[in-house]
Amino acid sequence: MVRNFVGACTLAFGVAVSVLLSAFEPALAEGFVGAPVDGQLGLMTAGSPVAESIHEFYDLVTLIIVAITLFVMGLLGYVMVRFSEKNNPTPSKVTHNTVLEVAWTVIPILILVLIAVPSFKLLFLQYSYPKPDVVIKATGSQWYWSYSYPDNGDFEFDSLMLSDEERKERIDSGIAAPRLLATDNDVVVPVGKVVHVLVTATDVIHNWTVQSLGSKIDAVPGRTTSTWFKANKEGVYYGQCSELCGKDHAFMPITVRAVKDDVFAAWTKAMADEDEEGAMEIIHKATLEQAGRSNVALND
Ligand SMILES: [Cu+2]
Repeated sequence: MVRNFVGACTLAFGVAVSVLLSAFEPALAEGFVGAPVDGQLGLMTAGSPVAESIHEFYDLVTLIIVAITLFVMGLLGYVMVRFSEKNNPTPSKVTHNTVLEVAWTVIPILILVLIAVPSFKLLFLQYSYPKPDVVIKATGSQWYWSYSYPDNGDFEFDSLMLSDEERKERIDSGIAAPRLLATDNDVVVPVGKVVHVLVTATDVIHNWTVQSLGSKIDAVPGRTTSTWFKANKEGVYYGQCSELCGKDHAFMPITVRAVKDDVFAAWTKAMADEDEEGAMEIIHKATLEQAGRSNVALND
């Protein structure tokens, strides 16, 4: 009877959580894969295998935390009633209970092992570095990012946050440009391909973070660190510098745009030929294709 009741409660709780989570599933405008949404709960949409694993791990740990919290609260409530002065006027003198002491040592260890196993798996995945299809170098400076593509024509460009006027221009041409996130030049990558990002900095420590790609790595002057991702879907993945790096720390966003192979090839060729206008045109066309004009909703 009691077991049935506990089973039913667990099931009801599980259903309630999944209904709640699906209700808050961010409704992204077309063309955006990794972008914040007003009123969003939970993590930004997962757009790469590593980000998906991070989400799974986060869900597991959250469930464990909720279960422990409910259990401890229940115990406290029980103790307050059962052992109050009124209900238990003559306290017992018991000081040891071997079974209980072994249990409250062993069970937490088992819970930690339950967390450690998927945690190590995730760590191994993050540092597995499958063979790259594209290598990009990202350099953090106060307060913008520069990128180079050493194996695709060895060109370089800076990526700066758009001002409100520049955003307006973009929006007028039909391309979404969310405030504090849109940049003048996107990091263009082929969709579904393994991209290695070599990260460094010129002045102070920055951090190259794109949440929905599961990438977050310090950019340290004089050192090269690295991260990798494989974008699941075509579209834009926004990120930000995630190391306090000075007064404009909040204004050096990262825009990764995943495009089809042929668009990537055309774009790298135009960039290598220093045809920046042509490259912009290619991305502009791909963007409109990916997003349609419905994405203007996210421009505010
Ligand atoms: Cu920074």
